[in-house]
Amino acid sequence: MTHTISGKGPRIRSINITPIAIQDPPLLNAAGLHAPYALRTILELETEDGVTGISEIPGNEATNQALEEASKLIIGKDVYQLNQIQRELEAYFGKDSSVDRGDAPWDQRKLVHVFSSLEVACLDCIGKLVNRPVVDLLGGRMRDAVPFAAYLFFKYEGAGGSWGFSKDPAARGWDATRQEAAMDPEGIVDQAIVMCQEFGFHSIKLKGGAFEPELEVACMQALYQEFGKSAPLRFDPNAIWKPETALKFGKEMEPILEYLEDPVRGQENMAWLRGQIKTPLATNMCTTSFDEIPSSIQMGSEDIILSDHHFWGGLKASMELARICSVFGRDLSMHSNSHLGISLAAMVHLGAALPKLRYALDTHYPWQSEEIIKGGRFDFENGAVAVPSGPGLGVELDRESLKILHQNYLDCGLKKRDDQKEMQKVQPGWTFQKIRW
Ligand code: GKR
Ligand code: MG
Repeated sequence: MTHTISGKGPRIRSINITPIAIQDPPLLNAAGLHAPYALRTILELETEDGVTGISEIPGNEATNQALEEASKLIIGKDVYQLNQIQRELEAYFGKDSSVDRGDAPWDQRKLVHVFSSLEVACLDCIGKLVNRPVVDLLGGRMRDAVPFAAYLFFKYEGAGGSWGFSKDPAARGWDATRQEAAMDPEGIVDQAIVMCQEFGFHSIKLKGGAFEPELEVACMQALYQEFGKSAPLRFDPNAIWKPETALKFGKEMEPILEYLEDPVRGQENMAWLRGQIKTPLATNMCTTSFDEIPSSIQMGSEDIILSDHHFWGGLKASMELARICSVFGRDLSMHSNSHLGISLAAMVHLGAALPKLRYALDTHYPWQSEEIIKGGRFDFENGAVAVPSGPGLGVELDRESLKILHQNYLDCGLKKRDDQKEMQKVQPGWTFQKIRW
């Protein structure tokens, strides 16, 4: 039997969905090359009494279309009734399946993105209504600032955006370094030194899967030479290695890694490898939804789930995931993709509420140069971001930037992320392979 529950809270009067494109440098990964612009979608929701909430999710034309349809369904709903909103969306769209996630390093499911964007915007509204930060709506803060890790990439020279593969000669410090090519151990170590200096990061992750394992592992060894035990190291080849490759290089990196992220594809391969090496295994590719938790626990496929509120259906779902992880002796940390400050604010509120946070979170934020919130870009102090102090997310949309970044979207012509297509512009004929080495 289905019941319709009519809440008495403020109703949602309008929802605005604005696709934007932000400059992104030519970063390499297992799926190819980042385009000069990364796509994001900004959602603004307003209640009938004029309170507004905002959110940011990865941009994709199909998701935006779904978001438009979802908006029509939830206009008029009580902003507090998130369970009911979720049920209606599931009934309308059907649940995402793990096949919908796709084989790329990032998640391509629709409903989780749609619900995440609506949930975060509603929580932003609710926070403003009750004059509390979002972290308090998630159960309250366990820390005042949330630690992040340096996220290194192999890359071609270039700043992205209208600079493409060329550099802005006026850039200094990290802003100049992030435009340099990094294709070998020396380039990667230089990138790490400047990024850590500028942001104060303590842990370091290298995105692999772009080159032969020998070269990428040599880069990890070079980072260890440079930083020693003072900087916990992670490596993520996005599941492009065969099990035997992962065993060989996993063993080689055992003495230097804090954790190894998605060395192989699928829960079974992860579980097999986990039985062979001492290094903890982390994932944002093999256990990516609640439906996959039972088999993950049964097989023992990872030690750490790298959650992402955009992919797990929001902030509250991520808190639920944290509880499940803790029950089964897993850790929870955070995955990221190219993003701006609204996503960062949501990640920080969630990171501050997590009861246990052993590992510094991922963020692509240093690779971006623009912002969409008033007051400009977030500061990192000693590698951490302080929880914004205002009600809700504690950040406000900068309408001028929204206009500019939306124009970027219209001008750049991109409709979804396709790293293979970008790579083919540099290496004609290049194709993505799920498992390459
Ligand atoms: O930005 O190229 C990238 C990454 O490969 C990203 O898309 C992944 O989703 O950062 C992610 C990861 O940890 O796998
Ligand atoms: Mg990953």
